[in-house]
Amino acid sequence: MPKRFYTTTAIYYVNSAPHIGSAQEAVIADVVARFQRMLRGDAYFLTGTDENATKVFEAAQASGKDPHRFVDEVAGEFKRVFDAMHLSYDDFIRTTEDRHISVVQEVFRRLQESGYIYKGEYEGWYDVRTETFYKESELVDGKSPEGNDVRWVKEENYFFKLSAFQDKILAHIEANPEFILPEVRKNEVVSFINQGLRDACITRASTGWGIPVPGDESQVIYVWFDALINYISAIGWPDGNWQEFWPADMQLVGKDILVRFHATLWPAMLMGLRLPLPKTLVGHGWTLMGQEKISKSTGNVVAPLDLAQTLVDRNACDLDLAVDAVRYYMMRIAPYESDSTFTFDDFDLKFNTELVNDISNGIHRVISMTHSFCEGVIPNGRIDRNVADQVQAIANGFEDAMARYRVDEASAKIPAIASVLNQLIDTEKPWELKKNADPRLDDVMVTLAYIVRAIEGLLRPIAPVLADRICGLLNLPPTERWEQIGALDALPANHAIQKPTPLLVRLEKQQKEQHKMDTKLQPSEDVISIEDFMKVKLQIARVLDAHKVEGADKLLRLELIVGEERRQVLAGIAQQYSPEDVIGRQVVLVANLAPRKLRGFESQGMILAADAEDGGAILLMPDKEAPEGTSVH
Ligand code: ME8
Repeated sequence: MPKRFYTTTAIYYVNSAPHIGSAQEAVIADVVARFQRMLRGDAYFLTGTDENATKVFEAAQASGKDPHRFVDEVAGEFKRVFDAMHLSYDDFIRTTEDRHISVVQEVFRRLQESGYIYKGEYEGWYDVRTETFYKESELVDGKSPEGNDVRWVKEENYFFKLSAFQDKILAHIEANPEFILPEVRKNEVVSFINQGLRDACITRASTGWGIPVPGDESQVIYVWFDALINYISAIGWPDGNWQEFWPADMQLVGKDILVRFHATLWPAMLMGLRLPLPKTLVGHGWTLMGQEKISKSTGNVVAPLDLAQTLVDRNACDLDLAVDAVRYYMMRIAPYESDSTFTFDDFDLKFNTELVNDISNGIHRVISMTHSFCEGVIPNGRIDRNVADQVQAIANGFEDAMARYRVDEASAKIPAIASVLNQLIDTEKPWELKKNADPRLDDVMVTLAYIVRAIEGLLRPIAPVLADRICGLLNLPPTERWEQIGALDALPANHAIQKPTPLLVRLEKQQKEQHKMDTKLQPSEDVISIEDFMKVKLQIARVLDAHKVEGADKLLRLELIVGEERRQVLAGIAQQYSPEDVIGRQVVLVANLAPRKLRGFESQGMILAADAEDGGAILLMPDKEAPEGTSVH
């Protein structure tokens, strides 16, 4: 069996439910796993919960619950949120499971037998919040370097000979430039190790919570020593088929837990067990809110599903798409070298500009025009080679970024490809090609559909449901293999697609701007109040299709799309405009006019036109494209 691509996240303390900072890490790993499955047909993704910590026990006590029940509930909540966030994990390990406990004890035994664990007396400070031991000299104003309160601990403990591995770890870092990414993190690790690694205290006096030291029930194993082992206990070390997975290809953790734990203690433990080290440790930055790290202890927590729900409440989309929008946003701001900042305004902005305007509206225009101009069938034209080169370069850039596990760079390729799509629409103006019966129309339309297909492929690791919905519109199965993205044969010839339905709807401003009234203006017969005017609902609509009405030489029957809705409107413009003149164009619709019947057709609104001198009509069209449904005032 060939070795599988194996990726992990940190395991999460179950002292409270996940927030957008911790969930962001799990989503990054999920994007990596989904991408690898497309690229090489396989990936194994492990996540889970860290349950034996003192702070977890204390959180259980504070909630007045039995600790076992408490960890079951919180771990269940993590799983529920992770499932709802479309995380495709293959295994979820909990450190209170027997399969983990027995392996931790086995690791302890083996390292003790080989002389790496010895008994001694520990005297020093302990920070419960980060579950870390500190020397007196490391304290800052009587607190831990993180600014937390510390407790004095004096205990008979077991120690792990971490100091014995200092040179070996440094040599490994030196010889393997991809061992710690990004580069800045490697430097942090090297300077920490260069200060000297001292042996690590790896047990605590038992308070009845934690994994007992084998052969010494008075002690429990230090939570970090226990937790790191999850990465091998979950894959069946030492008796199962762990060699199919180990060494892990990518272990993703925050910068807070890289230096002291994943890049020092963990490699030393593996070396002591004579196991290979993971290929790459990625130490990401933090997501902040204002100046502070989003964290349960600071209380500035936004739950990822609550954030998704706000999109549903604001009528932007359903919950599954909303979750994908949150995933997309998390990837766009994924922190690597530096920290990134979450704001609700930036979330709204990226949703409206990138996901709605660029992606959803761009795709909607292509699907609508395919129906208006090509009878709903992607024509058998020639894909523009120049455009194909651009699309393939974008897909290659995505792949390069993912080879370095940079989902931030990879996700920036989504607005890039959307801009190729929208620029092509704007420069080629398919509605004019149609109007002029230009034979290039088929080539342009197939090229547009080709870009939509590539967008679907690129979005798939990041926003799998959104990608599925695009497939639904294209009436095509999902892109499964990475190499299919941008392939010239990615679209079957003469392929019928589904009717246009917008994927996502723009978010309106949270608080409507106050419209100022000129108080001097007195109502008179000619004057209406702003409130009266505001009763008229004017919206941008696009003409999807237009037909002459038999027996009425002034009327055109227009099929419009406005927001998510389709409308039929009869307009007295047939003497000035032919159907080809208006198909694909945007107009202004009076959307809340009572419907009425004209020549046997229901007219569901009115489109605005100026009265020409000759009594004809001059259609009002927006100066530039705006998303369908945009309000007009
Ligand atoms: O440290 N931004 O668990 P944890 C980005 N149990 N990442 C964040 C974040 C934020 N605002 N807040 C948390 C632990 N994280 C241990 C790990 S592994 C053997 C044991 C990340 O629940 C954090 O950096 O405090 C870490 O990688 C992960 O969430 C779990 O944090």
